[in-house]
Amino acid sequence: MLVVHNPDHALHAGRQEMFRGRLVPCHEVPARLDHVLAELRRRGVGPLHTPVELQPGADAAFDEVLQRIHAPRYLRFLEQAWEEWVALDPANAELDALPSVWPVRGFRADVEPSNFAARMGLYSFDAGTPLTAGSWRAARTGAHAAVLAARAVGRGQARCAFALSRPPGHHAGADFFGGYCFLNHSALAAQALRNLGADRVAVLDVDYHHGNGTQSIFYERADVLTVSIHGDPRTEYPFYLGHADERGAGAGEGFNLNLPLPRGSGFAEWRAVLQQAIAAVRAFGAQALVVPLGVDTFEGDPISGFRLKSDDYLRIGEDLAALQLPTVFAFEGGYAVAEVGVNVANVLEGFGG
Ligand code: Q9C
Ligand code: ZN
Repeated sequence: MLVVHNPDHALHAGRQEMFRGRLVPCHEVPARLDHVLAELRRRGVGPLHTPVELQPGADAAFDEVLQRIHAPRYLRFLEQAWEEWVALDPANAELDALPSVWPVRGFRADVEPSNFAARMGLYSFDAGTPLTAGSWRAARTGAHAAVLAARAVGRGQARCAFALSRPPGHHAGADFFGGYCFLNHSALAAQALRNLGADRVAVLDVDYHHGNGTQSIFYERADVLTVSIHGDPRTEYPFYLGHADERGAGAGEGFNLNLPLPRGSGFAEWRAVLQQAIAAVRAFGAQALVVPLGVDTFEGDPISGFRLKSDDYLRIGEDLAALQLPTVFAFEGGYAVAEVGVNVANVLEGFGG
């Protein structure tokens, strides 16, 4: 199992997220990744690869994948956001940037305002995802790690790889951030695999939350199947997407599968649905697999509602390995910080290789 980790991840360290009228400490903290890395090292999972520092333009194929998945004006926004935020008021340098106004139904989303707060709302969907001085650099290196992991698998240098990045990715769409995510690692990995010749790529998202960003990016495409097992969006974040009747559109009709489960579900129910997801990946004839790997399905997770136990993650890895596909895992959620390393490592250990 090749592990590609994001050495810049700690440059993104949000202080607070908006929750029920209060700013509360961020759940998505650097220690999460440190715990996973420590546990992988302890078990000797590897080899461990660190992406070299990227000069802009140094990896043209990476920039090409980035621009295929994300809108150029969104990428420019992210790159310049911190500077603009501080330009509003030098005192802002001590604060996280959070959006507070959004273009909902009936507003114009095709006109890019020059006002920074308005642009921040245009490119986001919640107030739970602080943007900090190092967010762009962390997100960009993290995205590079995902593409490097996919490249190794796509070129046959590794049968499976784990992109150990944060901030996470699966809530980020072509032109929006949210859900602690800025750049969509799994979508970038899937596109990189496509570019290297895999005709059909499946994304099987096992994070507690619906992978709305990945779904929206591939919604009208038939070459990437998106499947997500998650808490029912009627009660669970991200609420406005992830329902079972969303099956894809246009050329992509039939190539999206949502498998929502009620809050409170345990591993027996979850695993039965995983078998459905795996059957769909098989029926699609996938040549490669991408797994957005969130372990916020854990019983001890502070913001989620499933009841998986640490040993269950070994079974998830085993079940996924039965697909016998070249596979890229990408680290997503999991906020029971002390247990996140064991749970992620269990999936990879169960998967083998
Ligand atoms: N106070 C991922 O797992 N906020 N994102 C929930 C908690 C958003 C989760 C409210 C959760 C986003 C990658
Ligand atoms: Zn999640």
